Amino acid sequence: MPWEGRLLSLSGQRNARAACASRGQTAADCWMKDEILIAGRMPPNVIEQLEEDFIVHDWNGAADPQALLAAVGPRIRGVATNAVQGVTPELLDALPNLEIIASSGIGTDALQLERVRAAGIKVAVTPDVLNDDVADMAIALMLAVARKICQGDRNVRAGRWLEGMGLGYRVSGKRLGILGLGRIGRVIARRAEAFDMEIGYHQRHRNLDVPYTYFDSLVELARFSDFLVVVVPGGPATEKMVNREVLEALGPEGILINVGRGSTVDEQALVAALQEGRIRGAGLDVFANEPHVPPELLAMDQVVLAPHYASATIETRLAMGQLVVDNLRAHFSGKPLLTPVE
Ligand code: NAP
Ligand code: 8YV
Repeated sequence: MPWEGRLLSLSGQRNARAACASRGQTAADCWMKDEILIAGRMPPNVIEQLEEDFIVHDWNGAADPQALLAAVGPRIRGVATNAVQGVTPELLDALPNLEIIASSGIGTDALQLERVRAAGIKVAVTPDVLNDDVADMAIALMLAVARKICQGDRNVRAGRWLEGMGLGYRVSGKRLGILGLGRIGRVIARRAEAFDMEIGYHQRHRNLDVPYTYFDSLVELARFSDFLVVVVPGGPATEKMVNREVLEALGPEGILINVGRGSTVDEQALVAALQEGRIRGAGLDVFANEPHVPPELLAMDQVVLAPHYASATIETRLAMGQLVVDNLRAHFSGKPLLTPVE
């Protein structure tokens, strides 16, 4: 590589020197910047921080991404991405010297984990900082579906007032089933307690430190639930776990909320259950093949749809981005990752 290729702009050099000095590094260290690739969208201030410490190549923003990879791929030692865009096998093929993937998000289903682990590439994600916002979104979807918030909004805007609205369905005091009482599931449960809800959950292991009812069968949890919230990881182990039988058990009064991954729900079975009134409604933040949404859902008033938006607040996206930056900094200063995927 011609060494000029590693030169920074003047302001970039000043920022880099200041960043090095603040960490007690010498000016010489500043010339040995590592090269990283941004493979998933990041907030601008996260990119600015990365540019202080690294030579940053933006794959998404490149006029010719393939040419960029051909030119810099072998020099890339770190990737910053997010849980939705992740990394593709083709991208990994082009990065033979990759050491770390820092992903903004908690899901690892788009990170080619098996291959990445086998190659000894470290992976960092952003646990906990998004719990509150994802839990808020689960509760918001529950309320929006049950209390017909979006349908009412459409009606008022169109001058239709109460036309076709019927009555809503109470949330307070109802039974909430949580599929996946992990970091986010527990926060959803705490919020639901404030609505006087009776809480049950299903996952592979019983949590001994919670007062909620454990169901070792998802079908039984669905039978118990008025609202069933899905917040398990995606991937083969949970693929289409919420199937026709589970929806049947949820029953005609039941409402399904999904803030986990679209792959966990059998979308065809869900569409059929909604069309035939075998469940009351659904609130969906995630879909099996994003951004594609089954067209049947678009026409349904009993369904509330969101564009994978649960962690998308300014505060949370900045906190997630900061963890991406801090994990990359830790790795390239020889320190342990802050939030590794074990
Ligand atoms: P977490 O702390 O790892 O919790 C996941 C829970 O799911 C665990 O309690 C686990 O319990 C359970 N689980 C895992 N595999 C299971 C299986 N095969 N069957 C039944 N239960 C299973 O993860 P988290 O931080 O709460 O995040 C959960 C998921 O939410 C993420 O993986 C991500 O896909 C999704 N998410 C979505 C958004 C969004 O924007 N919509 C944002 C953040 C996260 P056991 O091990 O006992 O089974
Ligand atoms: C984000 C997510 O929407 O954390 C996850 O697993 O799906 C979400 O937080 C995603 O990372 C996009 O940036």
